[in-house]
Amino acid sequence: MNFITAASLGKILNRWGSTLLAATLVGATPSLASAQTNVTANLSKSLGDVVVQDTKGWVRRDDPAMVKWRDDRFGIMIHWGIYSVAGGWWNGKEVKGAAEWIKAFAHVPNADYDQLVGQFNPTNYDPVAWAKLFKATGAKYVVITTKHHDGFCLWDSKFTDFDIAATPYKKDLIKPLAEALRAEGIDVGLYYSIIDWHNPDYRASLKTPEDKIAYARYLVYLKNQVKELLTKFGPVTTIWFDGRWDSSYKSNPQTGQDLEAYCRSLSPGIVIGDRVRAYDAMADYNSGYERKLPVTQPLTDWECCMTMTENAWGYHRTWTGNGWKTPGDICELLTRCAAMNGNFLINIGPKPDGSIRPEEVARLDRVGAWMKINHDAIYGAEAFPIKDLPEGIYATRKGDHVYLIAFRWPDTDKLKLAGVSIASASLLTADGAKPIAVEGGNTLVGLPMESPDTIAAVLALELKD
Ligand code: JFZ
Repeated sequence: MNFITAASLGKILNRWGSTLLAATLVGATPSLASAQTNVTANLSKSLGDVVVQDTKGWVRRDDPAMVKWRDDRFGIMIHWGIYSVAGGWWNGKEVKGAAEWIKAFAHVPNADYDQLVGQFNPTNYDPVAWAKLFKATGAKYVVITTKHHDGFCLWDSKFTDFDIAATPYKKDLIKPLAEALRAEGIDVGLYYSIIDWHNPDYRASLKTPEDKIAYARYLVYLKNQVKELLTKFGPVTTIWFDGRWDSSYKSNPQTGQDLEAYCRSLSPGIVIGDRVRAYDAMADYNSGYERKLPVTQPLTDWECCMTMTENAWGYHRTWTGNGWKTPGDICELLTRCAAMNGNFLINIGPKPDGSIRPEEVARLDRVGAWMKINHDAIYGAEAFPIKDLPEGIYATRKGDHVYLIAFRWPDTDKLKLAGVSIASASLLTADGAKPIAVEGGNTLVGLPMESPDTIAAVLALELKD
């Protein structure tokens, strides 16, 4: 196994950054969508079987807010905005690549893109129903795009007219959702893009004195908006920054440091991912596991965000379905995250009318049914490495319990486990826990021939103290 140095990681990230920068600055070529995919592929290829050991000065937080976030393990990410109206199509043509990137990928001029504001009218938006759906899915927190790279704000911001108030719908989308989520006991996380393709003061790079003056104004705007987000919709438990790769942001790490401190001053206890920082520091956790999992257990807190299909986070009218994840795939990704001390966010891209596509609802429903029976193995659980576990079985631990989550049911009627001393064992089922006999303190015997769960069944082991 190789260990990657901070410098070489920096190079990899820079390469990734400059490609996106090129997209932002010179406009995307038709092949950019695939370029983006390739860059991601190359990134994981170059990382390969490598463990990123650079924790960038990370300090583990063990205060109640952070412990809560860590215990939550499972959340839902929502990409929603005026790009959802376009749904991956522009001028009658499908635009390949991430739907929320359509403005860049299809070279849409501001005046044309702004037309979407007049078409965004989510009359079927039902935040209470959303919150109930997410609750039934088993999600403990939600992260919604309050502003993506296009700069459109889903709340009525005092600092811009490029927001929900300018749409036929007019009403703020964020507060009703925040309230509905909290009513269901779900924590509220807000995504905010540092990159802004709409604000005329935004700069991707700072070449001239004028750029610097404009960008300084933009940073004031950004902070004003962050203040709105953290004071109007509170308590906000997570702020999820994104879009730190432009050189304007990267060239001055102080900007990210100040922003992080500003958020903490407004909302003590808030959990902030590392994308707030210009690649110089980790903040509270590593949010870089995007559409991929780490090879081995990271040393820091971390979170993986995942699409249900290809690389489109916002609603895409004609998804290819390439890489459609089944409910079982989603449960397995969640399990693998928990079994490596990480959190998992599954993304949805609601339709412009405010409804959630049936393919996504079906997946969330099935994941929820699985979580209803098996959640003990996930919430509050941490890694518990067991040597030579059969393939498709993952282990987590919570207190004196170890959970074996079997996506592949053992084809033997006994299962011998290394390094554990078991007091008692049971199988979690829809009809409650069923006892499983234990032989010699470490061997489960008389396992049923079939898994009781078509996704994965959980064996709960109580360890001897
Ligand atoms: C960003 C956005 O550009 C994208 O639209 C979406 O919101 C996603 C969640 O985040 O995309 C990224 C950001 C960082 C990496 C990859 C895609 N990365 O570090 O590999």
